[in-house]
Amino acid sequence: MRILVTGAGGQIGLALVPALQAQGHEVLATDIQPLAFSGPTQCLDVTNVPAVRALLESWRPDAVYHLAAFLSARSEKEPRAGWRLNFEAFWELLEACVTYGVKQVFWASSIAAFGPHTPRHHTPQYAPMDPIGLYGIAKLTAERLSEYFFLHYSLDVRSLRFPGVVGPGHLPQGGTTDFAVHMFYAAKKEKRYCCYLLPHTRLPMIYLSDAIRAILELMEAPAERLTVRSAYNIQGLSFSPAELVAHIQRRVPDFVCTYEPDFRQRLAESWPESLDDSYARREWGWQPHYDLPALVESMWQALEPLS
Ligand code: AKB
Repeated sequence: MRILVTGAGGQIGLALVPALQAQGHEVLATDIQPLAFSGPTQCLDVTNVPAVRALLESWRPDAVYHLAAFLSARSEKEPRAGWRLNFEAFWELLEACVTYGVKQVFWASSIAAFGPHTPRHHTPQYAPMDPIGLYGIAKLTAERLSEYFFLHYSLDVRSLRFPGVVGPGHLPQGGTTDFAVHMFYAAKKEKRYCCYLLPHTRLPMIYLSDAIRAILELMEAPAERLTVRSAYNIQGLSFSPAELVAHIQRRVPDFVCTYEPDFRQRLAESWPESLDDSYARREWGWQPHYDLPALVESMWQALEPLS
C-alpha cells in the first residue's frame, strides 16, 4: 500500500513509520518540521488545505494515517489554533480522502474525549462524554465526524481513543500524560523530577509498542467485523505518578519526586482511570502485552545509554 502519515515527527509517528515500512508499505512521512526517516519525507502543514489536497492528488495514497495534533495542554494555551488543527483540518482531510479515493484512514482520538460525568473506572465504550478541555472537545467532535464520513461516504475510517503513550526515543510535549515519559528521563539524568499532577492521579496508559501494534491490528481487521467507527477504547495499564515513582525507586533508590500541580490536574481528573476495551478485544482481538513492571523494565533498558 502507499501510505501517507501526517504528524510523523511525533511520539507515535516516529515509531509507526518504521513499523509500516517493515510491513512492506511505501510510506510518505510528513510533518510541519523536517523529518529524518529512511524513506521519503515531506514538510506538510495539515491546516494548509490546498497543500493537503495537492499532495493527495499527486501522490495518491491508498491509506492515510493522520497523527498531526496539538495535545491537551497545548490546546488549552492555543485554543483556536488547536481547533483548526484538531478539528477543521481533520474535516478537510476527510473530504480530500473522499475526493481522491483514499481507501482507509486512521486517526488518533483520545481518552480526553471523556469528561467528569463519564464513569471513571472501566469506562464503557458508549458512555456520557462531556469533555472540559478544548482538545477533548475537538476529539469528541472528530469522532462524530469520523462516523458520519463512514455512514455517508463509506469512507473506511478507523480510530483509537489513546490513553497516555509511554515509550523511549521521544519526549512528548504539550500533553497531560507526558509526565510518565519525562519522569524516566529525569530519574536517569538528574534523579529528581517535579510532577505537575498530584501523586494519586491515576490515568490509563499504554506502552508505545502496544500502541503501534494496536494501530496495525485495527487497520488489518476485516471491515465487516468493526462496529465502531467513532474510536475504540483500548486499555493498556493504569498508574499514578506515585506508583511510577515507587517502581523507579526500585532502580534509583535516591530518586526524588516533588509535586506542583498546575492546570493539567483538572484535565486529568476529568479523564477515566481505566477503560472497558471489550469491543476492541471482541472485534479485532486487542490484547495489551505490557503491565507496569514490564513497561518500567523495557523503558529502563531503552534508556540505558543515558547513564
Ligand atoms: C495528552 O495528554 O494530551 C495526550 C492524550 C491523553 O491524548 N497524551
